[in-house]
Amino acid sequence: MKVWGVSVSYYTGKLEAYLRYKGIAYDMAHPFAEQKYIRERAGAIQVPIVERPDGRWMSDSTPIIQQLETEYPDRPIMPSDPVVRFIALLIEDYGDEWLWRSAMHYRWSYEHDRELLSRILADEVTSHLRLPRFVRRHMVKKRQHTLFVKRDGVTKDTWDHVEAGFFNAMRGMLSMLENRPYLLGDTPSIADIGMMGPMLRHFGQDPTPAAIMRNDWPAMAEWVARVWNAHATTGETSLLDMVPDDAASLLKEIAETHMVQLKENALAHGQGRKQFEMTVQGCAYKEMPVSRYRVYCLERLREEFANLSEGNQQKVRSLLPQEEYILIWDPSVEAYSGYDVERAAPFNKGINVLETG
Ligand SMILES: N[C@@H](CCC(=O)N[C@@H](CS)C(=O)NCC(=O)O)C(=O)O
Repeated sequence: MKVWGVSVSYYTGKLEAYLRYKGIAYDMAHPFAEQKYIRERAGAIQVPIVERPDGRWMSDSTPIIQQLETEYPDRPIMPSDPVVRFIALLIEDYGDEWLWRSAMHYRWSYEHDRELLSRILADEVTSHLRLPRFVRRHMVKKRQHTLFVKRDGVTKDTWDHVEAGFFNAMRGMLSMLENRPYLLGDTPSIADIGMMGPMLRHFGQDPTPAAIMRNDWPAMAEWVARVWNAHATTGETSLLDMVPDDAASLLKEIAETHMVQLKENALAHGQGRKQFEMTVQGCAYKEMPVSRYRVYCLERLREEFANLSEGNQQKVRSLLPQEEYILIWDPSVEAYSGYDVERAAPFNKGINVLETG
């Protein structure tokens, strides 16, 4: 299949980690020169987008992976125990949607990172523009910093908290990885693949966070390489059938961060607002862009929960004691994105993550 992607992209890296583990062959192409062609077929110009040999197109890494799991049953990454599966999907969603801000901040707020990445992106993303490279680099830097740092709540007051998100994620993951090679077993699950979004192409490669990871958290760098090479080094699928106690610190972090954002975002979207505020672990974020896609993420988590048996719902609730998690099973916060209403994903038309709708 053809993956329309970018070599330094968060979600392209996540999908590639998955495809490599599964042994699914793919070629990569950059989509930005072919805007009209892609937009007609996939909806939004975002990466990754998958063009399949059967002519169909797929958008959004989470449903893309869920679809491919049904077609490529070898080396399953979805835990067969429904409770473990739910927790794995929750970790994936946190990797997808919460750590994005920290990842973009490190890439675009620090000079070395900004210079290197704008050089790479100018070549992969803007080469179709008839402008000198230094102009294209400048455009990339300005766009990315404005959209994904300045307008996504990173200020001098939130700076330290945004960076702490990276450390807290690694701390939570390492308390699990002390006991096994992958987060939820002896082989990778969707939780590992989800966390590869931020950890592979951003924290693991961009100069500033990669130096922090390599020097202060080398076991994380080892995990990134382990997941990337998992096809060659792991045997028969072996995922846990119970959520381990060592997941507690990561699950607490997810409650205090991602759940707060999901809730405030959904409330604001329900009220037709374009911006929202939130206080996360005592840190106040102002003028945050509402994301319609993240309302959809909450809808999907709620659906996953609703599909569990009553006994399994009770088990999930006891694993998630923090009050922020009530959001998942208490529908009093309206979550209706209007996105993918037919539940055709990944074969629907995509939308950009910071589109307010
Ligand atoms: N929900 C999508 C998100 C994809 C996404 O946002 N990709 C980024 C790059 S990592 C992108 O293409 N952004 C488009 C832009 O910056 O205009 C997924 O899971 O694949």
